[in-house]
Amino acid sequence: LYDDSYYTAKKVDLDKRAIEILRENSWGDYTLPTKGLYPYQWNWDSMFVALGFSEIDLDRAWTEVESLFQGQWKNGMAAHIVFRKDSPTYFPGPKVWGGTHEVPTSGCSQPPVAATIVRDLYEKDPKLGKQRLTELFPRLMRWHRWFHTMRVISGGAAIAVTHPWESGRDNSPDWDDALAAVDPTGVTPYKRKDLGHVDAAMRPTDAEYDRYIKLVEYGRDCGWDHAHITREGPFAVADPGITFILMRADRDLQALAKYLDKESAVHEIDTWLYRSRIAADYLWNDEINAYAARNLRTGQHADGVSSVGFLSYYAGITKPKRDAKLQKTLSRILKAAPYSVPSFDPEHPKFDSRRYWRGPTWAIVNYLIARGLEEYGFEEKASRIRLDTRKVIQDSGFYEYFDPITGEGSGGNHFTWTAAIWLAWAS
Ligand code: 2M8
Repeated sequence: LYDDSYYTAKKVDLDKRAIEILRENSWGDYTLPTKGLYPYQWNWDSMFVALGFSEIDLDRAWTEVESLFQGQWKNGMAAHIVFRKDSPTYFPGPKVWGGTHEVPTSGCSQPPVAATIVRDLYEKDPKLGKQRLTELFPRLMRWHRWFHTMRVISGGAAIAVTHPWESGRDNSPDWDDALAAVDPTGVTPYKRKDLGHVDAAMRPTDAEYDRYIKLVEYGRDCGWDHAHITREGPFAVADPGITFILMRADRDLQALAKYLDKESAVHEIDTWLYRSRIAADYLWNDEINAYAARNLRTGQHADGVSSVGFLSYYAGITKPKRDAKLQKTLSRILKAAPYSVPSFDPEHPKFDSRRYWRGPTWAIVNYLIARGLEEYGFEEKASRIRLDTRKVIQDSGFYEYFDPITGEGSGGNHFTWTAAIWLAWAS
């Protein structure tokens, strides 16, 4: 299946091209996901980019992380987009979000991979990283605390997203029910810019966009009161993606706290980890044998399997009986998709192999899933996922995402996080 000589010849070229993509999309201290389509700094993109840079320039990798935290709010939130200046090629820009932070940002957050990546950077060269870690550590603590206080509803433990954009998986079927309940009436007329860059069949629909913008207007109109938005806003869904990524990041932050002898932080993180284990129970859906999103307003579970549900290993959660079922689900899905891991179950009626987070394969998610699987001894599956990622990039190039059935590249091209994952893992 994997032709070694072809691979060796191509690897040199692909390594070179991946480095070029990182450098071309790098704007001084921060990096764009790709020019045109995404002309700002995005939160989790930037952290994967830091991982990519750590292969060739560790100092630049730290700078990427530091620049993201210029967009951290007083209440601790590290914003999902840092705008710095207005660009005509993206909508919605800083004015629509109406944030109040001194560096213009969006008003929600994104999956917190930062602490995990910071630990990776630090462990590569503790001497180089010590001072930088010391400065970043309190910022990471404040951001994680923000999630554990502002994004849980009372009595609950799973982390809520209050906008599909916060999850990073914008149009996933996980949000369909909750999003349908958002009334888009009265949304300020606007013009989408994404469709000027990418085929509409690969992007969210207009009906979804109306609701995305309506949710931004809701947040802006209540002065981005995050606790209120989570408690009472029009959209709050418990997200297995953020819950598991945060739990992993908490574990890594705790390791960093130990390096720095921050005893009280170690204890505070223990309470977060305890709650995340409760959250995992809440997210488990016995009907589909997977962890799945759950609408916090109705308690209803998503009825399809999203790839982020396999991040329980990455988080550090194992339960033998449940895992046996989860592994069966994963085996079924790997069998159904030659270029794994599809973001949504290929055997579910809502699967769409080209439409963004409703089916396509994403290199960054593959990396996280495989990292967790490998740590728990599922080496065969971890290696299958890695080789699929390698092959799809070799065959199609550095696309934003890929059709899991044909391997065709989709969305934006010359994409930074795909190049970064190539350098750090897939190659
Ligand atoms: C996508 O999201 C943005 C909104 O945040 C968009 O479509 O306009 C998502 O894939 C998200 O996960 C990613 O961080 C962002 C930039 O690559 O694009």
